[in-house]
Amino acid sequence: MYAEDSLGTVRPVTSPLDITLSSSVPAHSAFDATLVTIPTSNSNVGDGVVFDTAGTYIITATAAGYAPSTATITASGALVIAANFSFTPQVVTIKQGQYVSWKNTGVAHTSTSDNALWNTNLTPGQTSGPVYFGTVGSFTYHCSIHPSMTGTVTVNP
Ligand SMILES: [Cu+2]
Repeated sequence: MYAEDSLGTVRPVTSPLDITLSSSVPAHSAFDATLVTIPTSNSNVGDGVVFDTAGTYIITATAAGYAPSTATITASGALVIAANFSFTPQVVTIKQGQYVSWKNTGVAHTSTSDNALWNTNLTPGQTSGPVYFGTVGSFTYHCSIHPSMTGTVTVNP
């Protein structure tokens, strides 16, 4: 997010600027934080949001003294987080022809199809290459190192 003046010019803030973030589909949006702060003398702050279902989302940023700002984001796939010995979200929904990637924030894991359709090593601290889903259906997977870790990719037409 950037702080802009009324002419749209990026300006460093003179005191910490609190920004509240919201999504048009909150049930399928996970922010790093919904309240972020641009520090004094800075003009921007980085922040992340993960969507568990492919689709178009409107993110709204509001801050006291500023006009609300929106960004329209189209998620053309899904990102799954592997951490704490589970996949989050456990079920992701995408459309046929889209991709799923796995971001591993924990120890070594794998994303292994129960039906031998894919088998991807998930390196700690990294995001896997995307796995393509060209067929409609429900695809279950697990971690080959920790079999209690399971997940499902639902692919709609
Ligand atoms: Cu694992």
